[in-house]
Amino acid sequence: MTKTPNLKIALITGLTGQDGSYLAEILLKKGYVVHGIIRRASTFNTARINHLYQDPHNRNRKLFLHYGDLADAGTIRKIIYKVKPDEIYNLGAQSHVKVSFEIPEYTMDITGNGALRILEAIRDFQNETKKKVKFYQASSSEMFGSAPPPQNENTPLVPQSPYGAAKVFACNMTKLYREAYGIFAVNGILFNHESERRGETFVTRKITRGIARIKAGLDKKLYLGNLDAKRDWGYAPEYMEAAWLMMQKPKPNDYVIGTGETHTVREFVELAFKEAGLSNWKKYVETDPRYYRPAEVNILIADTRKAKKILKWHPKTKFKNLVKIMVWNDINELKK
Ligand code: NAP
Ligand code: F7E
Repeated sequence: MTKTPNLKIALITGLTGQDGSYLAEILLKKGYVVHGIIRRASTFNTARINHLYQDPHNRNRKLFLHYGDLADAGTIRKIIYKVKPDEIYNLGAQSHVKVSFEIPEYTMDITGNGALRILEAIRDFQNETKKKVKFYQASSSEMFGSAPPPQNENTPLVPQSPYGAAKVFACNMTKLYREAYGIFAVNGILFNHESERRGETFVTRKITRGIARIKAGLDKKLYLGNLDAKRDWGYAPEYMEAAWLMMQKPKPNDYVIGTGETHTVREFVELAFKEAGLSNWKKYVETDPRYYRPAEVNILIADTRKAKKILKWHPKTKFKNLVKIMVWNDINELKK
């Protein structure tokens, strides 16, 4: 593949996900050439990036898609050697915590070993070509598990799910490859971040979609699990800007990204129903034990002093506004 002079090249795994789509937008705006790894599926899985799609016949296009899978080391290696990226963002994962209890081995293979496969390919690529490649690992607040809040870069990691444990493995490998081989490898330890593009089975989007359906008369009830869990919820596009900032620092490091505020799932529900003009949420919401997890992360609150000081990154969207954005997006989507 020929390199366009002076343009930075990024490779993103998980391009079709919530974060991948926002990161691609940000990098394209900054003038990058963006390559993304997507999975072959029997149905279209590119809804979040359709607006970024560029015709393969366009000679000036800046977005390139490659079929691949984090389980497939050979293809990942081949793509890295072909694309010769300056920066790799590993956002691909089996990212659902509840599902990880049902498919723990697969979760470990993709969410954990997937990162290691990329790091090994980078190690060989750098040795052979002498070209430096920076690596971003999408680490998660889920790694803190039962460690008491507020959580920062020095908080012990006590994961409470196969997903959390797989992310701890990937996080540790990222640190190890930084220390042992001098690779520019960073962990962005991101707390929950949501948006209009959030997957439909994560609790915030499930609530806002459920409300839209109830308001439209399509559903009567919304079934949820543990309403007492507390999360530090922020707005996804802002978190991807933080990921990019981490990669621009002279030295690689790990950073916690969040809002520093926590709210229960119940508070999200109450505020979201109110926003939609449905005052008595208890009339519509029922708890169903099928959504409980074998082990739960009870409370997360980010201590983001390091990111504020070094990255000069500050969250902008407040909880109330996040709820509003998501509720009205789903109401309007359904009308369409
Ligand atoms: P998401 O919407 O679930 O997206 C996950 C992406 O990974 C999708 O593009 C998915 O492809 C891809 N993927 C899944 N399995 C794969 C495989 N075997 N090979 C290659 N790609 C695969 O997740 P997100 O919310 O954007 O999160 C992005 C990353 O940040 C994930 O690693 C997640 O674990 C982590 N994270 C998220 C949060 C959060 O609150 N959102 C917080 C901390 C960390 P398909 O579209 O084909 O399914
Ligand atoms: O659950 C409770 C549930 O699935 C949040 C992923 O992006 O953030 C996400 O993981 C809370 C939990 O997100 C339902 O028990 C109640 O306490 O939206 P969630 P998560 O598990 O925090 C982290 C940082 C990641 O890294 C992950 O990739 O909400 N809850 N009732 C429910 N959760 C779901 N999904 N569905 C319910 O019906």
